[in-house]
Amino acid sequence: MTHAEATAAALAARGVNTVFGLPGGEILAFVEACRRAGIRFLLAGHEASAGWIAQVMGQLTGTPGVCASTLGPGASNLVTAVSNAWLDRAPMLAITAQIPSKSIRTMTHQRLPLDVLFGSITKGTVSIGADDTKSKIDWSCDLAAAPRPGPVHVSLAGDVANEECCRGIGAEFDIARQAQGSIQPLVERLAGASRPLLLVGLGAAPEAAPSIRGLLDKLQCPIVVTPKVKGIVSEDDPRFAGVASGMALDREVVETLREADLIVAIGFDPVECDKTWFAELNIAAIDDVSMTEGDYRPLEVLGDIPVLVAALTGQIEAPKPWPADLLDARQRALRPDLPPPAGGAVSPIRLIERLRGVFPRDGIAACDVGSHKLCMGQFWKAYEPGTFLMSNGLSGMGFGIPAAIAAQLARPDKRVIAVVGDGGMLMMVHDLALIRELQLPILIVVLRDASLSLIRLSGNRRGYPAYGVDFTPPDFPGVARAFRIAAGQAGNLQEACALAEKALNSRAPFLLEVPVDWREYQEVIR
Ligand SMILES: Cc1ncc(C[n+]2csc(CCOP(=O)(O)OP(=O)(O)O)c2C)c(N)n1
Ligand SMILES: [Mg+2]
Repeated sequence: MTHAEATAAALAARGVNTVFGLPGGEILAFVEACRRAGIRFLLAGHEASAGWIAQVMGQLTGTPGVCASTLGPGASNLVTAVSNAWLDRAPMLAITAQIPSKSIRTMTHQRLPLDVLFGSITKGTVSIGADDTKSKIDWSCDLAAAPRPGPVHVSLAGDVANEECCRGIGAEFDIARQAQGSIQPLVERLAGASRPLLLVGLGAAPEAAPSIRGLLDKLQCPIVVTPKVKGIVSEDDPRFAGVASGMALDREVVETLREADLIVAIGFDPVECDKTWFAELNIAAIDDVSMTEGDYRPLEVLGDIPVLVAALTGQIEAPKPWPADLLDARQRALRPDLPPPAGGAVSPIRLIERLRGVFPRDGIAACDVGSHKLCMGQFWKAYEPGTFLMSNGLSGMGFGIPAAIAAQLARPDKRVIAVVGDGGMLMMVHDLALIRELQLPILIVVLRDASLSLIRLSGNRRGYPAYGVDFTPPDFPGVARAFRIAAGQAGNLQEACALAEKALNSRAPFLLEVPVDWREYQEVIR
């Protein structure tokens, strides 16, 4: 058995059934080994998409998602997606080829120090060859999935791939496990608080949802979530008080957080925040890894999150609800009065709300990065864990469409919607080929504002004229049709909902373009 075959066999044994990638000559032995091992190789239009799809698969299934590229430019094209998996905690393996080991000292063509390149944005980088390949792949998968989850880079040199692998010479790798901490210090801190608030962040996996609901029911205080964990509690819960970490109306949410005399943070990772309020507030945190860094010094209890949350719940003697008028005021602050949009364009916030109304409660929504993301994060209601996908640690444009592809592949029975900006759509147009090829019934909604509007706003605020931010988008429905994907444009909310409903009933891919008024973003994004 060659190293390429052993790598594929080890992945298959771990439950990996699909590898996403774009090959080059040096990775072909592995691609062929995948084919023979019964692993589907799905060709993406760009390695970035392969990386995004793989990590969202990993996030949704718990089995690390796998992407593969050739050496040099293929590997460097993976960097943004791997960086996102690193900051946004998605378990994935990024397998790249490398210059044949016999020539790597001499051959500089396409040679990049991939261990250095990936070393700083992964939990580990391994080279196949010296030790038993199966144990290396097993370790890579375990490391990727262990708290906090993230990417692992696997390098497979062109010649090593075809060499016989020395089976049985097992390498020993250790993965440090967090010891279970005592909840007692947090119980005491909470006993002294009169107005606590729960803040749940991306470290809380969907499996933690029942224990978090149990704590909420016992404590009866408000709950705030970060975007990456939207749906961990239903957003129509009467105690739900908004989405923290840089979304629309962020100032209002931070004001809510400041009203609390103690924030009980569960799996909260400051990586989602574009401000540093978390370092100023009284926070007691439950997590599986320490988040202490810089000025952020919470009281931390580390261990298995659901177990610790249940232990805390068991020790609460009395509920600690907030005064009803205060909670009501904080919730009302998140329902802005919007003037009608000018020039016949559609209100992006009303569009998000109306689309939510025609989309199934248990459907999965993905968004891209831009002004629309900040509105999706705050105004799109998520009702179930694992039903909302966003890049928020890295905040990398290009995430939305591949994330929707991954969601539809991982959950073929669910409806999937991708809400993206026109800039992000332009970046990932090639993904329409894969969507069409696999006939994935994703509803893509492109918010057309002819601008990188978030950057336009940002320039505005700094007193700069709009420069380098506006563009003429293509006719996106026409582009979709060129990929043989059905499409339409809506000029108002009614048309948008009617087309969305029709698309959702058709069980086929559909691209819906809606011209939106970017000026509305100024009202809610500060
Ligand atoms: C890969 C990458 N490049 C640049 C940025 C900076 N950036 C953040 S939002 C944004 C604008 C996105 O424009 P669009 O997709 O049209 O969304 P809109 O803001 O108009 O809703 C840009 C360029 C980024 N986050 N990621
Ligand atoms: Mg735009």
